[in-house]
Amino acid sequence: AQNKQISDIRLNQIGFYPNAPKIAIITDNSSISFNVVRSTDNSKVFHGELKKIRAITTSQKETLIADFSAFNKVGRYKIESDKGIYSSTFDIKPAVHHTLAIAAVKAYYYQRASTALPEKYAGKWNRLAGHPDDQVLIHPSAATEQRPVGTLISAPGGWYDAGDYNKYIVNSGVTMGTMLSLYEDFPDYVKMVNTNIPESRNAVPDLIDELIWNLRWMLKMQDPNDGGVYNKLTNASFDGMVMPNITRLPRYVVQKGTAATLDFAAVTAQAGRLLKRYEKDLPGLADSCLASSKRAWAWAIKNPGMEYDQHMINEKFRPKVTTGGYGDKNFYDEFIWAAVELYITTGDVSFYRAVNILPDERMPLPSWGNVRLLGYYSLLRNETKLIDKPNNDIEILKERLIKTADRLLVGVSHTPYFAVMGQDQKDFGWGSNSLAANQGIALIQAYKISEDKKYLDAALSNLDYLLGRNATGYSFVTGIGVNTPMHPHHRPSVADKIVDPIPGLLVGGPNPGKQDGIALPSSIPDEAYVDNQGSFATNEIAINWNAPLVYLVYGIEALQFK
Ligand code: 9MR
Repeated sequence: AQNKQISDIRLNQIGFYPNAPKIAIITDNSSISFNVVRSTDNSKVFHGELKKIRAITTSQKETLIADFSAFNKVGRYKIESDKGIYSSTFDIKPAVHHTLAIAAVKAYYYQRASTALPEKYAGKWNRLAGHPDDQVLIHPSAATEQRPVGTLISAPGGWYDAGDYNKYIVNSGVTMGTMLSLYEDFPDYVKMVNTNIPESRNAVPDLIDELIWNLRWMLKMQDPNDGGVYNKLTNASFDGMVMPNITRLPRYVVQKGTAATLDFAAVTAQAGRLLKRYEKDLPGLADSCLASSKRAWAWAIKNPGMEYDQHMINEKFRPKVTTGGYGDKNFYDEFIWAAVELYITTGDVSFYRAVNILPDERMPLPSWGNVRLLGYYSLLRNETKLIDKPNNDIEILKERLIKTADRLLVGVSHTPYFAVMGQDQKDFGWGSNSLAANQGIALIQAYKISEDKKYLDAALSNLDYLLGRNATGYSFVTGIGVNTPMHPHHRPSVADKIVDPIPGLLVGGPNPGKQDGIALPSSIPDEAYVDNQGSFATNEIAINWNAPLVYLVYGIEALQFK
């Protein structure tokens, strides 16, 4: 895929389901009407009038909406405006996003540390193993009597976090929680997706195999002496833009932290209940996850305020560590999430009672720094299995979730691209695309408890946004669509000399913050994106951004069958 001139007709560059909404946005406001035409011979199959929408918050540009929802014939088409503008080609068919579902999970295979990726699975992106991580140093910030400075530990495997080659527990937490929840919500669809990985032939679904790759690394990040979990496994400073096998810098585990330990406790508790059903294939794994979870929880109860403050650490210890911090300061949400997962898995309500689960009315969408909703979603999906059901917390949560979803719905008629995403300037921060995906997940949760299709349609509007119906005209997933990022801030994609970047990766997306100093084509929030490898503030990829994309795509594919 070479970047072509971006069309004035913006739409989901993959396509549409026969019986779901179908919208394209035309940015050339001199047009009046549009046709759907066959991609082969431009013959007309549908005609419609364009309707004006006026953006109220973001780009202030007038856009026109082409609604062809009424047209539902399977085929391959383009949109043509009366001014002779054409869109890219798209499909109308069932399971139209299935290929994306495969690619978005396969992306994690390409992020695997400490292993070679043979051509059989990685195609032209095959590469040598990087970062064995079997001789990891205890950084002075992490030294204890049992593990003094100079001790070597082994913590191989896991996924590289993002465009860099470090491995962070906090960010692994939200990533794993999101995808374990996907499996808990849609197990049948998950079982249908084959990603062609080395484990594909075993009895475990490929998504779960992929998650176990990272889970086994996470388990090694717990200090067996006290149950605390190190914040990260990292270089002292970022590697250059080289292939993973080139770098030989020493690796460290750094200070344990409350956020890392509780995220770990939540993930291992959730894995402890979900992996039980694969006991034959994964003997003992579920039980050891739960045991590790309980020990992590106990550590956090004893150390409830251990912040990972890299700045402070660098004042005291050498070498200085300058890689990503994920330095969360507020642990309330991690306590909620871990307490909920432990309660659901063990049935022991004392975990639930140890924390004020509903401290206020806020429903912050999940991010690495706020995991409260992961706990709430788990409560809702396990409602019928809860023993000792606490008060009327579930009813309160349902009400709050619907309220949150209703607030999101407003966006669809008030944004220039007719999506939920973009109704608030603040939507466009670092990793804004993951917010769009997380909004979609909240809407799917609302659909699940209400069965009201408007929430599912709204979730789909954000998938359309991510795949091209947006102010930049990009489909933000590498290799998926026509105008896709060719230069993501991703070391292997930059260093491998292959023209196409590694596929299936969601870039961060519009963010006017310019934290990387790279010029942007526009300072308007929803246009503030550049396909430049230096732009880590708009064009990096990250495991915590792909995860909600994976959830959104799988959820929508699964629910379209209904
Ligand atoms: O996604 C993170 C973003 O929310 C923070 O503002 C930013 C600065 O601390 O860091 C981002 O995470 C990066 C991490 O620190 C290191 N690996 C790459 C991550 C994505 O840019």
